This record gives sequence, C-alpha cells and structure tokens, in this order.
Amino acid sequence: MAYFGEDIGLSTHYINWHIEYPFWWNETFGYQIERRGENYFWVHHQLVNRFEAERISNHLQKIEKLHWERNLHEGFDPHTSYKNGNPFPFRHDDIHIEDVDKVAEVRDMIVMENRIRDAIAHGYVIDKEGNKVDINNEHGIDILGDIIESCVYNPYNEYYGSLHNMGHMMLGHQGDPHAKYYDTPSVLEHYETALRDPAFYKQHKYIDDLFRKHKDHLKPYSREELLFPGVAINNIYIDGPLETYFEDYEYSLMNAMDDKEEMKWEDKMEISAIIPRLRHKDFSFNVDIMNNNDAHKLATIRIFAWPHRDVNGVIIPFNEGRWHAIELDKLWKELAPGKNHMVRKCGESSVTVPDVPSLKTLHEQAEAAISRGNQLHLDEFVRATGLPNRLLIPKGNAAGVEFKLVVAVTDGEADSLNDEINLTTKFHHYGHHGVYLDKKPHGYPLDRRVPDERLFHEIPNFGETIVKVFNHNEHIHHHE
Ligand SMILES: [Cu+2]
Repeated sequence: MAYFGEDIGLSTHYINWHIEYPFWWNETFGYQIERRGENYFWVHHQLVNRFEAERISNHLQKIEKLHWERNLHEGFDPHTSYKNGNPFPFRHDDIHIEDVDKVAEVRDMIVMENRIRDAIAHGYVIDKEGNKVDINNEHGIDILGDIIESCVYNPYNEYYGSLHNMGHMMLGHQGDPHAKYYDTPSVLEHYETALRDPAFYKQHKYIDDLFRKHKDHLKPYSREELLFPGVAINNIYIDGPLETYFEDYEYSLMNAMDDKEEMKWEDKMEISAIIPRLRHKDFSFNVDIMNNNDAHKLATIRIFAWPHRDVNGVIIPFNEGRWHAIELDKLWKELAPGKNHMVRKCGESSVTVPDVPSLKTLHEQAEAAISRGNQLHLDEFVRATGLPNRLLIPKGNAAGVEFKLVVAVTDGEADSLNDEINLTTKFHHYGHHGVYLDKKPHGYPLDRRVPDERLFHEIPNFGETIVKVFNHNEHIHHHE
C-alpha cells in the first residue's frame, strides 16, 4: 500500500488543496471562500474512499477508524529528517494513545468529539453568542467542516476545539508524547507528508464517520428532485482496458539539495531518485444519452464508482456503497434533441490533473523557451488541486476488482453557477478563487442516504454497470 501514501503526485494534490483553502483564511485577504467546510469534507472523504478501494485491490480489510481509548495498531517510521538534521518522530506498532505534552489530553479529544456528536444529534451548533445555528440543511456540512477541521470560519472555536488539526498533532507525537527525544513536528503536521502515515487514514475515517452521521439526518432526495425530464441514459460502457501498472519514475532532487556556499557541487552534477508509481492504460467513458425534449439541454454528467464487493467477496449494498463512491469525473455537455453519444477520455477527467514537472524540467523548458524567444506554456498545470490522473482508477488486481460504475445526468442549467463554465472545458474541480462552480453538493446525488435503491434504478437519467479493474503485476523498468 506504500505506493499510494508515498505517491509524490498524491501529496502534491493534498498540499495544493490546502494552499487553495488555507484554514487560516479570512475575508481580509480579499474574498470569502465558498463552501470551505464542505470542500474540506469532500477532499478527505475522497482520500479515505480511494485508500479503501486500494486496500480491497490488495486483499486487505477496510480501515479501522480511530478510537481515542483503544490502541493504535499502525506504527510508522518516516525515515525523514529536517534540513538541520533532526529526524521526524516515529511511532511503534500497537501503542496505547497517551496525552501529549503541550498539545492536549486524550480526554480533551473525547470531549471535543462528544460536543460535535451532540451538535449532529441536535441538528444545530451553538455560536459564540449562544445562538443556535441549524445544520440540518444543505449547508450544514459547511459549518460542520469548519468546526471539525477547524478553520477560521468555526463559529465557536473555544467550545468545539479543533478535532482534526489537534488530532493530527496528538497522533503524530504518540511515539514520544513527553518529547523526551524529539520535539520536531511529525509527518502528520505537514500537508506535504501527512498522507504517508497510515494513522492519517484512520483519523480521517473517524472524521468521515461523523460527517456521515450528519448527512444521514438529511431528507433523502425525492424522485422529483432527481429527475431530468425527457433525458435518459440508454447505455454505459468503457472503451479500452481498465488496467493499471507500475512504472519507474525518475525525479530530480536538485531543488532539495543543500545549496550553502561551502557545499561545492560539481557543475552539471545531478541527483535524482527512481521511484515506482502507479499508472493506468488509456480508456474512455462512453455514454449514450437520449434527449426527448425538442430543445438543446445543458447536462451535468457525474461519474462515480465504488467497490462492488468487500474483501470477502460479499456484495456491498447500494446505500453502503454509495457512501464509498470515488468520483471519477464531472463535466457539462450540451445535449442535442434525439440521440447523443458521449465519449470522455480518461485523461480529460476534471477531478484529476497532470503530474507537476520537477524543478529541473521546468528549468530546461524555461531555458528552451527563452532561447527560442517563445512564451513558456504551463496552462495545463494551473488547476493544481486535482488528484494525479495516474491514480484515476484504483490499482485493481490480477483477478480483476469489480466496481459499480454509476453515471448521473442532471440538469446543467439548474446545477451550474454561471454561464462561463458551459463554455470552458477546464473545470476547476475544487473551485476557483473561492468560488465553486457546481451548485449541487459534492457527491450529489450519492451524498444522501438511499433507503430504497429501486428509486435510483428507476430514474431514467441515471445509469449503472459493473466494470473490472485489472493489474497483471506489470512493471515498466527505467533501466535498459
Ligand atoms: Cu488531516
């Protein structure tokens, strides 16, 4: 499973998301970030779901969520040190979670958790002035996210604390809670490295569970809300293999080298690392959509998948699976009257981005552009918050891992925030400068509980099929 947590592109996604959505952001910086708390929920929800899908691919049980009063089974040694030579703290297996000096007591964490659980059960939070703020609505997840992380938008920081940020510090220092040997921040306290520690996924599964409790309080979507009149999906299929493989990837480390005067590097000396990373072969999503209206219709097309079976081969029920869905793509498409055939290439997925080139590559491209008198084009790297496209589909395995692929075609006119997105092909998945372009909640229409799955099967503008993802232990080596 290290290929997932140690993937440089995945950590780049995570840090870029945090740069776009800093927890310390407030209006004095120029704009308000819309749906900040919901976005926080969604980015972590997707990481947890993707991690679980990778675990199933590797025949592993699902993640056990964190429990403050139980032992933490997974240890972690980051094998990493700071520039001044101080090592990052490590943690043994099976430790009993303890109070951490200058951070918090275990009891504090439990109290914070219980206050949040109370708020969810009541359906409201309390702000600093003692007012009740209703959260049993579409925007409640925003307030809950602000409270759990917590960010500056937290309505009552002193009361609800900071379950997530403080939790990271608590877990990160369990190897040495009284700072006898280490007083350096742990991997969990840096966005660049947090995804490496398995405790990250345990803590986020625990937080995800709180969000689910809240979402389960909301009224399920009705047939009327879900229908897109006159529009039907006739067929869904994948063109090309759903197959992953590993490749060796050479990454220049020149930007990480000590460049102090006394370090005399030979000219043209190069240092790089070769790391295996996951990729997938090319495929495309194909959807036949019928538009029985006389007019053109703008449609939002939402593509999700979840593991069809658990690690024991038991089919995951619809209402459970939909919570574990990974988002594969979201796009807008103009439907002509009559039959429409949509082909969407895997590389176009709006939830993903290309890998950022190394500093060395950027340097070379810049030099080349200057010598030719050209502009340097880096447009494809502008929307940096997405997941690496290489990780669009989970690894799968030799026998093939079954996924339920769900496509929902909804009314684009009603869903989109402005006309601009209808024209642009570049959709900023996590919003752009604080504005989020899709009016529907993240994960719609699978974000709320589905008491009777027949409703979903009967909606003509929704469709589903089963696909298999393979990995035949193929590894493309770097050396000849
Ligand atoms: Cu976190």
